Formats: sequence, C-alpha cells, structure tokens
Amino acid sequence: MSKEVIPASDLTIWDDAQAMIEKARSEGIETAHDRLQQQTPHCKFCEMGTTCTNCTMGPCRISKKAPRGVCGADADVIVARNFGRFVAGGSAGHSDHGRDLIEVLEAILEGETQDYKIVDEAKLIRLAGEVGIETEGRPVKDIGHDLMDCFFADFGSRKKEVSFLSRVPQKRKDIWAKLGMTPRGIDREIAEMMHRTHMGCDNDAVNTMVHAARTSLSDGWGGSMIGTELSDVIFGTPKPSMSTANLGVIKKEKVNILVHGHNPVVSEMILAAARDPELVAKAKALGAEDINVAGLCCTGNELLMRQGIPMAGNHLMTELAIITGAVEAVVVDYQCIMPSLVQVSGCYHTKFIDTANKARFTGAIHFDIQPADALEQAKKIVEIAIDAYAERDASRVDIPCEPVDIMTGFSNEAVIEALGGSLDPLVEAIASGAIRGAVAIVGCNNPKVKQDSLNVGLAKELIKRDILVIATGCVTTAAGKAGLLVPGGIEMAGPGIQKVCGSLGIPPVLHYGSCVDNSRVLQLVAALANTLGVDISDLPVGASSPEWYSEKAAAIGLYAVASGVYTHLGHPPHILGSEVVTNLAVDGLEDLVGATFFIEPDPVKTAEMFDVRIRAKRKGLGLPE
Ligand code: XCC
Ligand code: SF4
Repeated sequence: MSKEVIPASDLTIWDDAQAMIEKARSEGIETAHDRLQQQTPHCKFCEMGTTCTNCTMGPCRISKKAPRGVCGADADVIVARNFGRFVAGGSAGHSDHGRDLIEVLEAILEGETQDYKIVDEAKLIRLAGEVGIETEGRPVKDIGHDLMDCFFADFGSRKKEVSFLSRVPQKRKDIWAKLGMTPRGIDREIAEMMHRTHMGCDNDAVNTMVHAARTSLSDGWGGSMIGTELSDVIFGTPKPSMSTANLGVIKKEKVNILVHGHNPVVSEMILAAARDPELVAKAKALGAEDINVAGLCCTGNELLMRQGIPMAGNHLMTELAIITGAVEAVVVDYQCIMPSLVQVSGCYHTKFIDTANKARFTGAIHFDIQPADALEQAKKIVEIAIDAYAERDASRVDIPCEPVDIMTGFSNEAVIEALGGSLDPLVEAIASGAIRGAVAIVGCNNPKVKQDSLNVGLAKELIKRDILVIATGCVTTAAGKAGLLVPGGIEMAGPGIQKVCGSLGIPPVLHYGSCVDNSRVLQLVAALANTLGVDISDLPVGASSPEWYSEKAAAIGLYAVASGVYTHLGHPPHILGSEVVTNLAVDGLEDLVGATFFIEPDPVKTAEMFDVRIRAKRKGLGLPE
C-alpha cells in the first residue's frame, strides 16, 4: 500500500534538512522518515510494553482475554522486566565506552602506544585524590596505575559502591542505601538485571524497577563518569571556544570526512591524521583545498568540545549529511549509527568505514583500530577519503546553507574558572533569582517528532523564564542551529539571564558535551547541593529529553530521577501497559527518591511544569520565587 508523501516541512524545523529530504526523494534514496512510515502503525502490545519474548513457552502478549503469560507473569511484571532490560542496554553502552577509555589509559601507562598521551596530568591527580588514592610525592605513572585499577574494579563485584559516589551528597547516599539502590559494580548491576528478568526470578514490578534505577546509577556515577573524566585526562579538559554547525560545515572545495558515533578514541586519531602535512599535500595535489573533519552525534560533540571541530548535525542529520553528495568518508565507532548509512553511502562515492570489532556494519570497510598503531591506521583511513575525492560527482553536490557560529567547551572546570575559581557566583545568581534555576536538555532526535521542534522549543521557553539551559548530546546541534549557543543568544532570554550571562560573555544555553558527559551535569548538581548543604532533590533544577529514542537516553533519564532530578520526557517509554510501573514513574518515585518523571509533548506546557517545580524548590530553600 503506498502512503501519502509527508511534506518535508512537517518532518523537521530546519531548512538544510528539508532541502536534503527533498533531494533524497528526487534521487530515490530512502531515509528514516520513509522507514517509519513503512513501520506504522506499530504493534500495540509492544508499544504498551506487554509483549514478552523472554522464553520459548511464549512469546506472550497480555490482553483482557489473556491477562497472564504462559508462566503466569502479568502485565506489571512483563513491563518492568522489559524496561529493566532496556535500561541495562543503555547502561551497558555508556559503560562499555567508559571501559574503553580505561584500556587506552592502560596502553599509555604500559608504554604500548605513543599515539595517546596523558594530556591533563593535573586532572588525573585530582581524580585520584577524589577516589582516595594517595597522591602526595608519587610519580604520575604510579598514581595513574592505581586510578586505572580503581576504575577497572568499579566494573566488578568486589566493591560496596562505585568510586565516584565520593561526589554524592550524604543525604542522597542514605536514600539509596535504604532503598537498596546503591550502585555496587557497573557490570554487576547490568548482569544482575539480566538475571532478575529471566523467567522465574524477580516477579515484583516495583522491586525490578528499583534495580533498574540502581543499574542506571552505575552508569551515571560509574561508567559514564569514568568515560568523561578519562577522556579529559587523555584528550584534555574542554575550555570555551568557538566553532560552527549545520550542513554548511561540509565544504565543496575540501575532502570531507564525517566522524560519527560516541567515543573520541578513534575520531581524535582521524583528526590528527587529517592534519598530517603529507596527507594535506596529497589532498591538495588532487585539487582539494584541505581536509575537513566534521562531527555527527556524540563523537562530534567530543571533538567539538575539545578540538573545536565543526558539527554537521545530530541524529536525524546523519543520513542527510551524506545526501549533500560532498562527503568522502563517514568514519564510525559505535552507538546511534543507523545501519542505513551503509546504503546511503552506497548511493554516492562516500566510503563508509567502521573501526570497532564490537560495531561492524555489513558492507562497510573495516578497520580494527587498537591503541598501539591507531594513528597509522587513521592515516590509511584518511587516504581512502582522499582517493574518494577524485570520484566525487560534482553535479550531485548540494550544500544547502552557510554554517552558524556556536560556542562550546563548558566543562565544570571551565565554568568554575569563568566564575573566578568557585561556584559561589552561580549560587549567588540563583539565590538572587537572576537565574531562577537550571534544566539540562539532553538526548536525541526521533522521527516520530518533528526534528528539533521540541529540543529548540523547550530551550527557548526556559531561558525566557530565566531558567538556564545546559545542553548535551544531539540537543547541542539543535540549540546551535537555533542561535542559542552564542553569547548573542541572550536576546532570546529573560532579564536575569541577559544580565548574568551577558556580563560573563556566555550563551544562555551551555554546551556541556556528549551524552556520557551528562555525568558532568551530575557532578555539577552534586557540587551545588554540597555547597548549600542540601540534597540534589532540594535544588531548583530539572532535566529533559524531549525527542529521545535510545536505551541510553532511558538510562540517563532514570539516573537523573534516582539522583533527585525532576525529569521530563517528550513521549513515554514502552511502559503504559502497566499501571503499577507507570504510576511509579510519574508519581510514586517522588516519595522514594524525591523526584519523578513527567511526560508532556508540548514545549510550552513542559516549561510551565518546570517553572512550577522550580518555584516550589526555591521556596523550600527560602529563596524568592
Ligand atoms: Fe541520542 Fe545521545 Fe544518540 Fe544523539 S548521539 S541520538 S543517544 S543523543 Ni549521543
Ligand atoms: Fe511468556 Fe513468561 Fe516466557 Fe515471558 S517468560 S515469554 S511471559 S512464558
């Protein structure tokens, strides 16, 4: 059955995206938007979370006529089990990424690589101190070894809690201890979730959900935090700098390489290789002006934060970037890489190159990049891109816009430095009401939502109300394209933000990095709570993922709530088939952890909900509303 053609202007708020959707249609190239249409309507049971495929007595689907699966599990148990596994998947993704950074640190310390170095030694020493390692008068190498062992041990099952709980306010830790939510080991919580959700184990929905929260906390305060902090140690802690965003960063006259995925380990080497004078000369010999490395999704965010590379786009721009016809190579590591990119690349001269054994794509050129010879491998990849430049069909190139400016690089270290050495000025701005509160807007695009309409819509509504916005993940490119990531963006903000951000010369929306960098947000709210001597749940803060799609986003949302942060989702996870689980998520968790989820598709109403919450929290702290 053929379906109606949806106008591109209904699919995305961006001109560059609309132009490329039209180009894809005229060239007969399929995108995620087309495939969503093919998949619609979705299975109602799966949408409600009431399908179980956990054993071969099933699969089972819960309905009025058949209220229990073959084993006797009801809708509540099935929904909780499905959601628990969903969160475990997300936690595994972030945390395995974190582990890869420990392995690079190990390779550096063991002298197995010259391509990676410890760039921020001071941070390594500071981190070691935070997790209780003796640092006084010891060689950096020894401290590094101990830190590496400590982080590896965080993945196991011998510890009572993961190391970075040293950052968590005591009140919060007491809540977790009482509920049995204290994350002990990262791999342990994930494995235990798989165990609990096997047939015949944890058959109490609330109990399963508590462990889901614990699993997510092992991600936020464990795997993700290790990922962020070691990336800073190895590649440098971000500092504010300027860059550019949108499809206009792809340059007609240059060899264009897009880096996509999440981990900076490979993409940093691609960037280094692309700056190699010999390779640049080779590109020039073919008539190109230079080699241009631009980012997609979170690998893009990682390199944007530290190296200032331009951002071509977020999740729903990944196919469309290739459709410009000017991309020589897409180099990927892992996560959020649509397998369709292989097919889209195949419609052009574009080489699709995967680089991790745990994330291979049929039809891709494969490199198994290891720390020992990463740069050499990266140079080979850049050469492939240069060779592809000669095959580019100029008649099919269409770069639909000029890039916009963005400001990036807001690590907590950079923020504290900008504030003059401590968080006190921020605390004062919050106390006076100039900044009434802060909301982190994080996460993805989802073709079920008009691209970036909610991400941008919510950010604008919040800053108008003098609520500072922190952006990570795919929201950052959206905010950047909307002009919110430059100091001039304060024109769209309320008077308080205009004054505070204006005097500091910073944007009303701060780019805090990739999705694992939501751990920076956790660290910030913990530090604020500790400064004020309160719990995180007492702060006038919130989190939101308006257009989320992934298991990782669910893990982030859940660790935010479990950490005491009121959290918005633009659409619900697949849990509505259980009243017990749904009520727990949007209400019951308040009594347990002092925060809940709320689901709201409208950005203005969402901003109002945050406003009400922030008023109440300010009142609780004795501050003017
Ligand atoms: Fe979502 Fe993470 Fe992926 Fe973007 S890249 S689509 S998870 S926001 Ni981090
Ligand atoms: Fe059905 Fe129970 Fe097996 Fe799930 S675990 S498929 S509900 S019998």
